[in-house]
Amino acid sequence: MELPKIYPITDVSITKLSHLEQVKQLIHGGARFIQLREKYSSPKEFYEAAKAVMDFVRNTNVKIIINDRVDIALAVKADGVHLGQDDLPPIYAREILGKEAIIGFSTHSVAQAVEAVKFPINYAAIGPIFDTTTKENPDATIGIEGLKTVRQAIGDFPLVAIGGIDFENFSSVLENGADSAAIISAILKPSHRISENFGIFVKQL
Ligand code: TZP
Ligand code: MG
Repeated sequence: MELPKIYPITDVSITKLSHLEQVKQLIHGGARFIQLREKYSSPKEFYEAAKAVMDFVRNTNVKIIINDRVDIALAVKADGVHLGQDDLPPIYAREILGKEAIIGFSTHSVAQAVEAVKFPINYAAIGPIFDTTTKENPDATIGIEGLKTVRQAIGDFPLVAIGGIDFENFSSVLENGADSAAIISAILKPSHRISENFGIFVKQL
């Protein structure tokens, strides 16, 4: 599995757009690896939104990762799941989804990152790197210094940085240990510029 340098994540509360509409705009801007993140809908609504996205990307090379919900990833045959510290442990997600599934796992400290790389996951995420208003009750920011420490601690394990990444700071994240920058608000705001915003990041790589 190859991580994209820019890893966009959908958010309905920020954009007031459906996951499908956000995915369409992201793909238009060039994205081929997208996470669907949904913190408010019922499981049934998230299932339906994710199914609509999967129907749209079927037979394309776009990969879709479902945040938090192994059951929904399985039901819609998504490409993978992104799990947090309090979600189903990765070992069981791997049993359920199989060896081909992409499994990502969020960490918020050096200790958690060192633990994470022992799990059957394809990438670890570390964050928040910078201040963010997107996540409710975020852990303490770890900054570029924290990111560098995590990189040193985990060797060459695939690492995604997240939290407060924008046009100004994304290069420093990619230069200081992250293989990929996961970005929500800086791509999704304003919501009529999603594809342009994604394109601006990629053009600067
Ligand atoms: N995990 C750590 S920070 C964060 C998540 C999901 C939110 C990132 O959003 P933004 O808008 O890119 O800061
Ligand atoms: Mg989660």
